[in-house]
Amino acid sequence: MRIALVVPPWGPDDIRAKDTRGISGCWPTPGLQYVAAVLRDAGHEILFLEGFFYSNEEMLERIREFRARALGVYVISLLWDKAKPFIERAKEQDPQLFTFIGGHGATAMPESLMKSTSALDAIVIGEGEMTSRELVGALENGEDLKNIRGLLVRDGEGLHRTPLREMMEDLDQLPFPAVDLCEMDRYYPSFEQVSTVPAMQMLASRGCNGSCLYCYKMYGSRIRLRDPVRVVDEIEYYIRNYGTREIKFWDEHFSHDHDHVYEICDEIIRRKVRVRWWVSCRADSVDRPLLRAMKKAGCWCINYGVESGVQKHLDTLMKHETVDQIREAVRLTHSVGIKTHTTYIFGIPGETFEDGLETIEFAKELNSFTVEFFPITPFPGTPLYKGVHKGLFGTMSSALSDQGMLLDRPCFVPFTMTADEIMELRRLAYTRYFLRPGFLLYRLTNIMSPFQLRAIFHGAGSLFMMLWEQLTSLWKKRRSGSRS
Ligand code: B12
Ligand code: SF4
Repeated sequence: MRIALVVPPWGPDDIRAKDTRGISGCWPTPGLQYVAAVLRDAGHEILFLEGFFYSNEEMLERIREFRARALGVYVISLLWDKAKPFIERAKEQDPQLFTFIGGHGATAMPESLMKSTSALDAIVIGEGEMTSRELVGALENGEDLKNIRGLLVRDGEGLHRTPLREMMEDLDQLPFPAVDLCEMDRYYPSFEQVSTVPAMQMLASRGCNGSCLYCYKMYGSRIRLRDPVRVVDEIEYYIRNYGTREIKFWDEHFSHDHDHVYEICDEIIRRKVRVRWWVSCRADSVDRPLLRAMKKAGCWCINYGVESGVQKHLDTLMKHETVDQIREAVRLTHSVGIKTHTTYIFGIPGETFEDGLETIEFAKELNSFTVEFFPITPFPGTPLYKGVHKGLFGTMSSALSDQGMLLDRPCFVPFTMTADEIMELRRLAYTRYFLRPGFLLYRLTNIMSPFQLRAIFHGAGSLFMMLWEQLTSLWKKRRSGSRS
């Protein structure tokens, strides 16, 4: 069967970029690439479309020319406002087209999405590979979709949810993600997120045993690991076919199983694979021998989700980590020669402006190579989202499209802060963090590639914009003060 798979654009409407240069954080979508690979292995023809590169009109035209029989769309919650009209247009164009969606947003709120448009035929709930394969197989053979686990389908006037599908026991039975179906040469990773290009993304595991208040854990608490040999096979495949020089691991908790990490490192070293890599680890799960092995195998940067420098807020977020553990993990990481990327959030329930300032000081103390400061966002399916809807924690915008974390206003405001204070903290954080002579010297003496040099210019531009906004906001405050 001919199937079109689409990633809606998550930036401003119809950017239609030649490539993703300058669009912060735009990567290909591994989940949909996995689905594509499995469907292709089952004998189906796939058309993969990235919404960043095409207008909706162009994508509809491509789908028409391809004579697609089914359309699958990737939906995290904030993408629904883009995905829905697109699906409706596609259905209008071809009423016989079978439409389905999957992804975190689709899984977190299937009934409400399905009820919001009659143009959508089915939702794949949870892990998508096996369910999509059975779904498309059943469509081809005219079988009843209600016999397939992990689906929400229409049943007369109503909806029918089939029993949940167990997650795959063995991730090694999956093919590599179908990156060859994507226009890989048009993706440029965010300047701050890699040290060089070409860079590829990968997963060595699925799942996390943490329980953070703001995190949507579609894969549950059990961590499933891929065979280290196959992980390194995939790295070598990218190096051979795409000239890859850096790998970004999107695992939620890469360092959970130390033996697994050691085996990956040993395999990289044994095969003399020359590649830099970047991972996310929890601060309570690293030690010096592990970090040394990672450094030896090419790891250049570890991302720690720090979130706050105030212990009571780490407790509110249910991080199950202490400020001292974070301090020690970052110190150890730097001591073995691995850089750190740390991320922070403002607007935690119960947080005050002064607490936010303390977090900024903590970030400066940790002195990571790169940092990101976000307003906290309650995503559907998270305990934070459920709490807010019960009247706890604070108030939030009901528009799904407000859930992008890089917007100029926070989606959520706790009872203890204002929206302006959150945005001011974000601006202050970047300017106070970057405008330190010692830090600037650290960055300038650690340029790892021409790509990173460009990153510095790009970062300087953004910083200038923030300084300007900060000055304007101070000026406005002073003016309104002098009037009253
Ligand atoms: C890697 C990642 C990114 C990367 C790449 C994103 C991308 N395009 O894939 C970057 C850094 C760019 C990113 C950006 C953002 N991300 Co992100 N990201 C992740 C992360 C860490 C891993 C995703 C992943 O690849 N998982 C592995 C693959 C195999 O799993 P999967 O994506 O779930 O796909 C499976 C199923 O969902 C399903 N499936 C997926 N798509 C489809 C489509 C169809 C048709 C079907 C049938 C099935 C199906 O099958 C797949 C295979 O089993 C997740 C956290 C997590 N726990 O997964 C957050 C996560 C997906 N991101 C999230 C968010 C909010 C964002 C941003 C909005 C943040 C921002 N900057 O404002 C942007 C939006 C960009 C975008 N369009 O995706 C949220 C989504 C929450 C929600 N309820 O919707 C998550 C869950 C994190 C969280 N806080 O809880 N992200
Ligand atoms: S440690 Fe990371 S992936 Fe795990 S629950 Fe917390 S935020 Fe989610």
